[in-house]
Amino acid sequence: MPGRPQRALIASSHSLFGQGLLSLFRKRHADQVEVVGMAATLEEALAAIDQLDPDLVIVDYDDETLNRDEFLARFVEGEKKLRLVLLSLAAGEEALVYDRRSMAASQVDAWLEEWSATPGGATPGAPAAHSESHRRKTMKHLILAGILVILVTAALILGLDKVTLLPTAASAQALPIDSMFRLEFMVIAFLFALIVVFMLYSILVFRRKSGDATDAVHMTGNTRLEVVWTIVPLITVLTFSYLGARSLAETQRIDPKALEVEVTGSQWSWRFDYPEWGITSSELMLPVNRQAVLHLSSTDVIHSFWVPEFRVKQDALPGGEAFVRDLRVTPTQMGSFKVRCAELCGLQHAYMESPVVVVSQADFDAWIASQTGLPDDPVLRGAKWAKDFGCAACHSIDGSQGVGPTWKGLYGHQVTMEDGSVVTVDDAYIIESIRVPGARIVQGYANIMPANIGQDLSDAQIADIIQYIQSLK
Ligand code: HEC
Ligand SMILES: [Cu+2]
Repeated sequence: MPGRPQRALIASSHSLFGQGLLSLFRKRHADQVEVVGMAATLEEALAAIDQLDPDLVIVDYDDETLNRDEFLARFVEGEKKLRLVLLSLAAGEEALVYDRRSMAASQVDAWLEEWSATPGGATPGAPAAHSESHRRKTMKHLILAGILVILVTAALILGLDKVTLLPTAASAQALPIDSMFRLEFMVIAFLFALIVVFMLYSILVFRRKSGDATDAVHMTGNTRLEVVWTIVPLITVLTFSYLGARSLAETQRIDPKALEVEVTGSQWSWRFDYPEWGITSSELMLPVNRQAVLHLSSTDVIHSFWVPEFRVKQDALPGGEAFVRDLRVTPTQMGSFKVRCAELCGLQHAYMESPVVVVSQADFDAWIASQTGLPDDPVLRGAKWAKDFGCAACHSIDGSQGVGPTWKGLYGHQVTMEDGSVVTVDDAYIIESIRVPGARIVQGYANIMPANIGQDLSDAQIADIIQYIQSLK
C-alpha cells in the first residue's frame, strides 16, 4: 500500500523539535515520511514551500516565535490548501495535533501510519470538508439514514392506522376532525422517525471505537441546516393552524333548520328539553342526518357534553342565559351512543352518562308523539320526573345506599336530622327538601343535593314526585 513517501516540511525555531522528528521518521517511518526541509520562521517556510513543494507541513505547536495561527489561516482556511499538522511534543505524554485533537504519545505512531497510508486524503484530525472521499462517505450515510427514515415513517403510519384511538365516526362534524388527526399522525410519524433514526444511527455507526481517545471533529455551526430546521417547523405549524381553523369553522357551520335541544347538566345526570314540543327527557333522541343545535347549560358546576362518536365536545356552564353554549351535531349513523361528562364534576362524575339514540326521521316523529302525551297516573308521572330531573343519580328506590337517602319507605317514616331533631316525612317536608335542599340536612349525609334543582320543577311535578315516593313502600 505505501507508495511514494510523503514529503514533509518541519517548521520550528527549536532545532531539537525538528531533529527529534527527523530521527523518528528515519528510524520508524522512512518509507512513509521523507523530511525534505526545515524552516525556523514563517518566511522561511513560505520560501521552502515554493521551492520544495512538500505534501505537508509539520508545525511546532508550542513554538511561540512561530505564528501557528498564521499557518492555519494561510494553508487550511486560506487560498492555498496544504496539509498542515500542528504537533505538540511539550505536553509530556500528550501530543497535540491540529489544534483541536489531542492524543496520547503512544497513539502518535498509529496515527502517523494511518496518515501516510492515505496519500492525497485528508489530514487525519483535520476537518476534511473538502475531501472527495469524505463527501462520498457523508452522502452514503445520509442516503442510508434517509431510507431508514422513510421505512420507519411508513411503518409508524401503518401502525398508527391500526390503533383505534376513537370509536366509529357517527357525525358530519367528525370528518374534518378525523382527517386532521390522520394528517397530524403522519407528520408526527415522520418527525419521530427523523429524530429517532438519526439519533440511533449516530449512536450505532459513529460510536467511539475502543482505544480511541481522540476528540470528535470540531464544528462551529451550519447556517444552512439551522435555517432549514427553523423554516420547516414554522411552515408546518402555520399550515396546521390554518387547517385547524378551517376544520373548526366546518364543525361549527350553522344549519338554520337545526333541531333545537336544551341540554342541562347537573350532578350527576343530563336532562334534555325539546322546547318545540315541551318535552323533557332523560335520553337524547336525535333524527339522523339533520343538524341538532344543543344549547348547553348546567345547574351546578361545570360539566362537559361529549359523545365520542360525534367527536365534538363543549362545556356546560352554570350561570344562566348568558353562559349557555351551543354545540352542533349532525348525526350520520343510526344507533345507540352515550353522552359522557368530560369535566370532573364530583363524586359520581364517572357515571354521569345518558343514552343518545339516533333514529330515522319517522321513528323520531313517533317518539315525539309518544312523549307528548303524559301518563294519567301521577305515580308514573312522578317516576318520569325523578328520572328526567336526575334525582335517580343520588336517590335509590330499592333501599340501597346512594349519595342521598333511599326513597324506599321514606314517606311517613321518621328521619333524624343533623341537629338531632326528628322529622316525620310528609308532603311539606318533601317540598322543602326539594325547594330548599339545604334547609335541613339528614343525619349522616352531606349537603350536596343541588340547591337549585327544584327551580325547574313545577308544583304539580313535585306533587307527582310525592305520590311516587309515597308509592315506594
Ligand atoms: C347530587 C345528589 C342529589 C341529587 C341529584 C338529588 N338529591 Fe335529594 N338529597 C341528596 C342528599 C345528599 C340528601 C340528604 C341531605 C339533605 O338532606 O340535603 C338528599 C335529600 C333529599 C330528600 C330528603 C330525604 C330524607 O331522607 O329525608 C328528598 C325528599 C330529596 N332529596 C328529593 C330529591 C329530588 C326530588 C331530587 C330530584 C329533583 C333530588 N333529591 C336530587 C342528594 C341529591
Ligand atoms: Cu359532570
